[in-house]
Amino acid sequence: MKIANRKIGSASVFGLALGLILFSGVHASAGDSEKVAAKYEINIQDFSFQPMTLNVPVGATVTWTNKDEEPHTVFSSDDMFKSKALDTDEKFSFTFTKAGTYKYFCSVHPKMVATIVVGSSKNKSEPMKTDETEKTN
Ligand SMILES: [Cu+2]
Repeated sequence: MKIANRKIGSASVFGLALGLILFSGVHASAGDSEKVAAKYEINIQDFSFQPMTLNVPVGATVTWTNKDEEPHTVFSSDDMFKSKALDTDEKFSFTFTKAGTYKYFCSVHPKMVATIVVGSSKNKSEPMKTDETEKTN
């Protein structure tokens, strides 16, 4: 009686399988559907910012364009953003990444004041706020 002593070439099969696993590796997760597509523009015209109050969602980029013959600037009251002196048709952009109310003015004409309100849009889903359970009086 003979017992067949067969060797199986399993090493090469294993190698191939490993290669396939590595190759079929990473699936990119499809997210990123929530992008701010709208443009937010403010004209600097007749020595004023138009509109004087602009509501934008968080992440919005606001672009100012000087439509006057005079140079104007866009200076945040909180030092968040600062443009150089804008000549006619020059633009300045800033992206608002945090909710809040941002007042700004023109440093050449400090009476020119305006406001950007970030994060006020009604249709955005806000994280639910749970009441603080740790209230101690
Ligand atoms: Cu000005």
